[in-house]
Amino acid sequence: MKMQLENLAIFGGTPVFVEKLHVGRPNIGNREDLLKRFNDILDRKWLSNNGLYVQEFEKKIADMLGVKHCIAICNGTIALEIAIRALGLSGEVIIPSFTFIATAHALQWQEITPVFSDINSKTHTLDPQKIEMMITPRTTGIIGVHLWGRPCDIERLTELSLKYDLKLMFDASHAFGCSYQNKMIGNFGELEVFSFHATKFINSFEGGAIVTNNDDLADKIRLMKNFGFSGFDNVIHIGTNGKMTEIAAAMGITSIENLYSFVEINKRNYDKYKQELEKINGISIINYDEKERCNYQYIVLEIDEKTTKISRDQLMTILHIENVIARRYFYPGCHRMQPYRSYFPHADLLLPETEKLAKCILVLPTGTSITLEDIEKITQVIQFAVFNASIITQQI
Ligand code: T4K
Repeated sequence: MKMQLENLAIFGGTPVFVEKLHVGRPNIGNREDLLKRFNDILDRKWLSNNGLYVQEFEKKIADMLGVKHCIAICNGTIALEIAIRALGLSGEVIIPSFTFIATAHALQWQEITPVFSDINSKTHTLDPQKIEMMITPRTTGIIGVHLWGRPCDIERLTELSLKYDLKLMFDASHAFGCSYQNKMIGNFGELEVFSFHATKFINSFEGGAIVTNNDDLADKIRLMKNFGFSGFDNVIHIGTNGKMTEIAAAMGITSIENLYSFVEINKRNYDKYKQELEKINGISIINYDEKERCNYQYIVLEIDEKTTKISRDQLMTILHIENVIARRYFYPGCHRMQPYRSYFPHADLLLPETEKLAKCILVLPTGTSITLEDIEKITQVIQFAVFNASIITQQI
């Protein structure tokens, strides 16, 4: 417990945690079940290429989401690239800048221009009101990102896509197990893309999936992720290698089987963080809609520096030295990273909310590796730093 300034590790005190606490420590699930599946894979000697575990993983996802098709892919980024290509997107595509860089790269990699549109500062997702002014004759689509697992304004985005004849898809990397108007994410737009990276709510080491209710699109994606092969010696489409391995699918299945316990722990952690952080003026935790299904995978704080008198970056530094590796996702916004910064040097003028938010967000560790006691300690450091902000900021 930090009682005096010199107790803070930044001033030479002992860090609160001996080992680093990371945002994104993987949830493992039932280890015995996992190892049984690994052994089975080794015994059967079927390691990749649409094996039984990949098929089971896809079926489990499709059943759970109530969606017709699920195609497992080797990671979320390749899944985005395949999805974009399968939809025939070209020219310009509207996306938020406030997202992981993969959303933009998946377009640019295929020489499609990502056009960054501003977000709503409350929802952190694309602001439908700002989209119309970004549409040009070259625009072919919109990719909404369900950031932190909170769905975009799907209704308005759908209206806009119909009005301007644009393809609509979603980067649902954060939103596995979440719902919108009581329907599972995975059922919206032409298709949706999940990531099952190690740091995600459900993980398959590396992995991803494309889900859709469109039969033709699903057929095309299945070909594209396997070099365009239709049976032995017969290539009928351009393709790549987007296949998921059996070992990844085994992890994914085990992860899904433990989904309810993961949500329970994430919700417990979220409630505890909320309760503790409410005591601190100038710091708020984002809300999740209790009427919907949520995975509570991200503990996202907004730091109002005018009130706390200590900046987000100063707080982050203090936490890092205490071995709490808090992250400022998705700073500084894709528009400020290369190559986009060079392509659109003045993009910031059209992205005031993105700019503001990128400066005040801090993401804290949660998941199965974090205990309630850890949360008490983490929030106590934050509270202590904010209460002593004026002295601390003079000294660091
Ligand atoms: N769209 C969106 C909106 C996304 O957020 C992402 C990925 C994608 C698309 C692309 O999906 P993938 O192609 O990745 O499937 C991480 C993840 O690598 C990335 O998957 C994720 N978003 C992003 C939000 O976070 P980094 O660069 O912050 O850090 P990373 O991967 O080093 O992991 C963060 C921390 O987690 C580490 O410091 C330690 C801990 N960790 C990580 C791994 C991999 C572990 O404890 N164990 C591990 O095995 O990107």
